[in-house]
Amino acid sequence: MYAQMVKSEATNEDPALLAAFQARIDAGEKIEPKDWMPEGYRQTLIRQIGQHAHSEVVGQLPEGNWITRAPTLERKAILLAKVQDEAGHGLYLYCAAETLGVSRDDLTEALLAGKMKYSSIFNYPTLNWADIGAVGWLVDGAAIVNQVALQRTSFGPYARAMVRICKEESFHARQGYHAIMQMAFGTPEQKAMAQDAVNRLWFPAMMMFGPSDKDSVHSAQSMAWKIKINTNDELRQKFVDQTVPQILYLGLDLPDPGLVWNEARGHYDFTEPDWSEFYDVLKGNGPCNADRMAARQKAWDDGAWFRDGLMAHARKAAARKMAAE
Ligand code: BYC
Repeated sequence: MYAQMVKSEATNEDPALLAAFQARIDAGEKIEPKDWMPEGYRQTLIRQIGQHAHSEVVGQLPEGNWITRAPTLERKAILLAKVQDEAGHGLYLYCAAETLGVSRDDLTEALLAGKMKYSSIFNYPTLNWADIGAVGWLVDGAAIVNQVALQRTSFGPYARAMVRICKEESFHARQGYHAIMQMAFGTPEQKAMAQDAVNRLWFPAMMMFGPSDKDSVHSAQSMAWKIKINTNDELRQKFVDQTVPQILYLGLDLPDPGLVWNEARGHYDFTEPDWSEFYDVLKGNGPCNADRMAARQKAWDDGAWFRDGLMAHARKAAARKMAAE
């Protein structure tokens, strides 16, 4: 079904409609679900919003794994709230995708069939409590950089979902920074754990912004349609520039010797992530790909009785309503 939704390149679109659509985009208007839109625009949004939704849901797994092992009751409550927020983000995003004519079930089935992706970052493990702090700070921090820009995306339901998501992401990043700060300013062993987490998660977080601009398949068209507001490299640089001072404040070593302030550019230079590792993770060969997909498959299978129950209830309610009319 998802394949049907996204497969065909619509070739016979009226040039006048296309021009009027682009004029609306260029004027900064929001496109709403019932408005005419090019098929490619709709397909690109289904792909990006769907993958974003999957990322929110899969992203619960590495953190949910630590709820029972949080070091204090306060930390447990905070982590529970954060993981619950991620479920909500998935919900808003699946709803935004549904306005484009694809169902949540279609999207989930496409994910489970390996036809859709989720963010590469969630194929890395959270080995200890410091990783949970680093995920909140670096992973949610990277997500915010991307999502603040997406608040201005041209598709109304996606842009509006982003506004609320960004507010919640700010809490996520702050709680992560606070957790890692306590470790960085704690015992030497705690500081070493914080350093190790930053060292391991730095490059995977950098990969969240996607391949470098020269290798980005979709950026040019997505930016012309204002689905994307910035290129992958622009956002990655923004993340680097805002995060390096935070690392230095913590008294931690920079995770990349290439992180050097470049006066002429007015930005930090950095080492590019290992893109062969990135593509390998996308192919399913990251440390946790198999576990993540198995968990999603199990949740889908375990929920079948509940989905069936909901459908049976809806059918009965509809029949009752018809009989009463
Ligand atoms: N991981 O042409 P490109 C969170 C794929 S959740 C996997 O540049 P595009 C959180 C890309 O899909 C935050 N795949 O693509 C949740 C394409 O392949 P396909 C998640 C990636 O779309 C819970 C190919 O590479 N955020 O923070 O123009 C707990 C070529 O790339 C990745 C979003 O989803 C990747 N990192 O730009 C805690 C943001 N990067 O589809 C935290 C919304 C690229 O042709 N998405 N690919 O097979 C976007 O902004 C854009 O989709 C991207 C990529 C910037 C990610």
